[in-house]
Amino acid sequence: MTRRFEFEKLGQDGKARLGVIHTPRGDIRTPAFMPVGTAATVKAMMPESVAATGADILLGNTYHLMLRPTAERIDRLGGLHKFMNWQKPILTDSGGFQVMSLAQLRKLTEEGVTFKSHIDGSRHTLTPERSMEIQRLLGSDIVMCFDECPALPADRDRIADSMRLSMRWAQRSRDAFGDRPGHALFGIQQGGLERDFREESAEALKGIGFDGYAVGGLAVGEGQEAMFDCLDYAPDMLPEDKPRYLMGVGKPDDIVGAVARGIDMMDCVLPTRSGRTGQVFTRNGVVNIKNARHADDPRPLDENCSCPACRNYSRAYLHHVFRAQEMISGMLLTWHNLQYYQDLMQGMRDAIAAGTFDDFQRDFHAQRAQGDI
Ligand code: PRF
Ligand code: ZN
Repeated sequence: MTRRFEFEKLGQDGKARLGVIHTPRGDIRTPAFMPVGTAATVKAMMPESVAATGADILLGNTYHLMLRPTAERIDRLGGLHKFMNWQKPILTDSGGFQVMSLAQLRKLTEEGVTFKSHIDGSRHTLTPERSMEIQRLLGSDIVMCFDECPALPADRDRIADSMRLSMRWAQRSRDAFGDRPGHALFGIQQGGLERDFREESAEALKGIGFDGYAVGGLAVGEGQEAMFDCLDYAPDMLPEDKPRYLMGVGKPDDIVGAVARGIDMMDCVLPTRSGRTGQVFTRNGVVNIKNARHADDPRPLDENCSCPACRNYSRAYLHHVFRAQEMISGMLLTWHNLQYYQDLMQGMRDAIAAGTFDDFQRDFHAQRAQGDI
């Protein structure tokens, strides 16, 4: 028997929720952070190392994989899990958002979007139906609806038209996805920073019915304060008994604030990308390892971190290999940043379970204000 996809809520503290998503490929502890594995790899990390940081699920991208190496090739080779040697759950984004940020010569119609590849200029089309097919060929465990998301600020008419198009695409995504036991389809709420449009979008999605619900269209230029204002009401519009996923967020303080407002899942390139540019997240704030003040520093990056970068190396070494552009620099700093993010999630899960999430938030902000790192 295929085990079903099921969200089990284990606790709540204020609006912050503790839970677990059961899937045939294993449990996802929530609040969950999903490392980004865009091109069938979490850059600079072996999959077993990603798992060692505590990640239960990865994010993959329809847009990148359809262009290279193609979904059909991944299918022929046994699916994305086998291809990239990651046996735990994978969530795939649907492609529309990446087309809008990466592709050239985009043309948006009711049917879908045509565009030119950012890799070789070749022409492609994505529709809700084709996105569902690609995500099926990849073997994705959590499939995202095909949607559209305007950059903010945008005027109300543009936001309304775009949201309603995304809701029609959500229905087409649902129809094309069909019934696939053990696999989940998530709807994506849009509506910018307009409360009435967020409500209209949530109602449309609930009417269609999904296994989980994403808050899309945030972290697209509006700033943290505006995003939090929206998150003060948007997650409450979504079903209480299904996972809520905030797409493409964010910095550590964004993540803590989102969980405080009822978000269960998040993804972001920040820990991995920053790892490759020398930006390091620590309990006391951001460290730039490039800075000359680390050149003679025998201390670890973060005394409270269990990752190999912190257990086995000094800041001086990490500074040296970054300056020398050695590959191990991206490997160690990425591992550390992912470990930091997963430790942050574990800290929040423990605090929600203990009913001490307010204290957790206070300590989190106080530690980061200390400076001198
Ligand atoms: N839609 C999809 N993917 C996304 C977003 C969205 O709105 C965002 C917005 N932060 C990131 N990734 N499909
Ligand atoms: Zn570390």
